[in-house]
Amino acid sequence: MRSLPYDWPYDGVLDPAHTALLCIDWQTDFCGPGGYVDRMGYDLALTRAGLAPTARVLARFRELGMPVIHTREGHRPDLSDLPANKRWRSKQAGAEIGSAGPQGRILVRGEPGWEIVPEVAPLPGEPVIDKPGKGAFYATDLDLLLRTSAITHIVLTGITTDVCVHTTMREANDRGYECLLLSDCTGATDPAHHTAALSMITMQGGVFGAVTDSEALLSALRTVEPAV
Ligand code: C5J
Repeated sequence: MRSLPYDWPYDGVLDPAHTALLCIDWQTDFCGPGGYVDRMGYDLALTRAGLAPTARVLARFRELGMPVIHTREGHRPDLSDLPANKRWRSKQAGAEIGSAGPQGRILVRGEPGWEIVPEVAPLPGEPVIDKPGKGAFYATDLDLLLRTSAITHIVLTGITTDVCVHTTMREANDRGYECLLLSDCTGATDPAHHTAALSMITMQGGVFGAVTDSEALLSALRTVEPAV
């Protein structure tokens, strides 16, 4: 499929049984009013921009019976899994993790702000990975889930491009997964960081995988037979 810096995937096989869609942190805290990103004063239009294209890709994966996995960043209500420096930094940024706000306690599991927004909400049966950090592999069973289901190829969407999406893509790449990031299905709190994060992927022949957009992927999926 058309992508940069090479036609993804490297092995030429877009196999619906072995390719999963990863939807990273589409939570109110990152793209909804009154959430973490909003409280820090960033423009929500930037983190919401990828929602509509992601919903289209998600619909197609579901139609084809292809695996879909969601992630949520968040902490236990007693904050016992929140590193002191992460908490301190969030306070400096004006949105202390664990403090109360219009969407409940910021980045705390079970609170309204921690929920995935309705546009791309998980369906019953779709795995949701709860992670305390930026990368979806750290302190989670994501790798186990993927390997048990024989997933070798991962298509990434979610927010933010330069933080949780990039960290997860790097983690996945190091574990040997063939990764593709959809440029219009992600977004950052600073457009320059979004652009830079996409560009970094294309260095060294695709140092973390490849980048394309939802249109290219949907077009490639038009001829794919449903996963068995
Ligand atoms: C951040 C994330 N930006 N989901 N988290 O703190 O990218």
